[in-house]
Amino acid sequence: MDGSNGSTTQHWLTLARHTPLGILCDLDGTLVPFASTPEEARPDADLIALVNMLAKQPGVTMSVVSGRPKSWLEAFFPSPSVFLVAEHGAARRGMGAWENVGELDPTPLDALAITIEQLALRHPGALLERKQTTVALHYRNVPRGRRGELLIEAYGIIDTFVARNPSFERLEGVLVTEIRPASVKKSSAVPWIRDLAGASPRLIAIGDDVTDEHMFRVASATDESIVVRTAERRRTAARWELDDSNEVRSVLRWIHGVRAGQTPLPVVLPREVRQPAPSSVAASHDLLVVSNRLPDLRHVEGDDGERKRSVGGLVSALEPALRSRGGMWLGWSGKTVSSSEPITTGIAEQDESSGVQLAWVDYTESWYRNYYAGFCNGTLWPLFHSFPTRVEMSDAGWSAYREVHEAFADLAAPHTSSRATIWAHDYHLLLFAHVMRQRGHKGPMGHFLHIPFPALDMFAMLPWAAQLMDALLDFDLLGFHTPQHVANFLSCASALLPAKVSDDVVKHRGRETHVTAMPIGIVPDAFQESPEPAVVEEIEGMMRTLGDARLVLGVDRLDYTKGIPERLQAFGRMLEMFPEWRGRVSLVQISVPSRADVPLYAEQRAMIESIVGRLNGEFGEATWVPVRYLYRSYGKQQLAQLYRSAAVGYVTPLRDGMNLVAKEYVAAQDPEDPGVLLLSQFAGAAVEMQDAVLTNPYHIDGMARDLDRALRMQRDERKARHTKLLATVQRSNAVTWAESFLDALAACR
Ligand code: GDG
Repeated sequence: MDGSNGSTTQHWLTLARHTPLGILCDLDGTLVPFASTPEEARPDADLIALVNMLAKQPGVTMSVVSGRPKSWLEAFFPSPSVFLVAEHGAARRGMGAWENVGELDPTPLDALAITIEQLALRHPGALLERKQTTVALHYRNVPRGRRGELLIEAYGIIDTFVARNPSFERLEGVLVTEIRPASVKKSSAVPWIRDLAGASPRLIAIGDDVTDEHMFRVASATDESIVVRTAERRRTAARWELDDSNEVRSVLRWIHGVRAGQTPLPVVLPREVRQPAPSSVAASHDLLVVSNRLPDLRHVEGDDGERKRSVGGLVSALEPALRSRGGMWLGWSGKTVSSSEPITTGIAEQDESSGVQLAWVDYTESWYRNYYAGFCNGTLWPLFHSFPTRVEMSDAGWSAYREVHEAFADLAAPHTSSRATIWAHDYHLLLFAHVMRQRGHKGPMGHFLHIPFPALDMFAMLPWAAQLMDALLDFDLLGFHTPQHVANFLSCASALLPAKVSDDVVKHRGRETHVTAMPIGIVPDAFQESPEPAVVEEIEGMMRTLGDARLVLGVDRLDYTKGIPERLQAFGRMLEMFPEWRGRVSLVQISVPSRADVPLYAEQRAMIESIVGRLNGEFGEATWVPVRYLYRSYGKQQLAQLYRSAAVGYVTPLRDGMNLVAKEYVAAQDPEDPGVLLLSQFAGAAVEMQDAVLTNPYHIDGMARDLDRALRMQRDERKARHTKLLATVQRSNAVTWAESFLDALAACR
């Protein structure tokens, strides 16, 4: 015995003796242990004998319910007394004959299989498995550090396919991702076996992965379900659990013995499931990501109650790392509560498909005012972007900044093992390593700053500059977008602290902090896919309103750092200097609402609107509107289509940490006839994107001339520049960035 108590044994004895008894048992991971390739994982003679024995036992309906193809299952279980369910329920063999379940047209999978096969060829260890109604990509043999790149490419392809073919879905198994008909589920096997088994049957469903959960969910109160915990612990609909395929075989052998009248002592019996409580799951996580805003895991309940999702920017970059390491993401919920209420925090269940678990803090109104709008966006944001006259400072801001860090750490510490890797993001969380070290955190901690790090004369304006610098050195790794930001940081450290500073390490208080430039990338595929017809129609409609005019496009959050007024003025200046462009070019400026309740941002908006009005009044004609200003946001696909339609990507921030719009514009171009990127020399992106037309946004006349040059550029030069820019954008993408950061952080210790 393994310590199962008497009532459990009695419970299972009663069940084992029940007639009729139906058994639905998954194969891979349940009866057969995982192997490196699907071919190597095959039922052995012992298992086949066990299944056949049960199938022949009076009163037992024995079925193998698998994701494998029909022919494969049949090769191992030829005996018609074993009932087979293939490809997750798409086909089944009862009484010796196969039948298809539901009307399925697998033709769309043909093209997908070819694309995924090509993808797999480029990623050593990846393997495509083509079945009649599904396509599976196995990545067990892809080295851990390379899985991220593969997955992000694969998800790009698969999610586009699924968006176009909604009768299919992507489903995550254990180190395999599978595209299969959404209507087909293993759950359909449960009523089928119930009918076949005879009057008042009891059923036992056994499986290990999420596809088996479909069976567990439809089991009735008199049935039993057993989850095999070979994969990561997740919440399960099963009532019982076992550790591995050896235990499953032991239980089945015992059931056979009991029914044969031998009443053998059980070697092992299923144990009642211990659901992972959110906190205990979090405690076992070995990666914690902290950022002000949480990723957008927008869950849409599907018809069958399953969760579908769509994700954006940073989460796409981090998802593979979070998935493979079992990660938690902590941030602000986006909610503000009255300052008199107690602080609310929360932890969500682990997201099944991304493997991410979210934890959040609500801000009090006073934190929102003094921390978020105050110290973060009123002090650090303008200061770090070198806009000293816009900086506001208050003691209340600094004290709220520290308080919010304490609140984040209070939530993080009990849910993170003291050796976990922690990755904090941006200017909102500069003190995070410090507050975590105070709580005894020993593991590696890194920080990435998404905005510039300013020169000493700016940074030293901060009354708390030395304290902030000292706290930053509790991190093991500090990442910045550009070598200039690194140099600024190092000169601040050496000026403000008695620290020993070298090219890439700061030694202080007996600790070492590594400092590195690691420019963030995008997910280029997301801007290269052909859009849905409705999107094409929408953007074509917009282009028609421009008539014959060529499109110059600006896309930004509405922020004074983005240089939108200067950009508009330079456009107007170009129309004065080169009147031949009048009627032949229009500027579309998309400004995404941002921090709209902060007065400076409202002022900026009013200023932009007045310049637009002036330009259109001065230059506009009945058939031509020089500037279209859109104060709204668009979907990713719309953006990609707009980028593609634009002759010039007009990206001219006065100062920017990186600027992703520049990279997205390049990714979206038609390589045969690309547009020109006109990029501010003060965007971090300019360091890597020297083949753009670089411009100085403070010099309106110069920017007007650069715009004219961009519009006149011949196709050969455009193509030559674009080829080099695209290579850069593709080489260091969002996923390689995240993996490189985590690798560098691990190497610090
Ligand atoms: C900070 C740093 C750094 C824009 N309009 C829409 C939309 N967007 C997306 C773009 C792009 C993102 O917003 C903007 O990213 P940026 O990099 O341009 O700027 P910040 O928001 O200021 O980001 C910056 C970045 O962090 C990363 O480290 O590059 O320097 O300031 O991805 O596509 N997205 C959608 N609809 C829109 O209308 N869906």
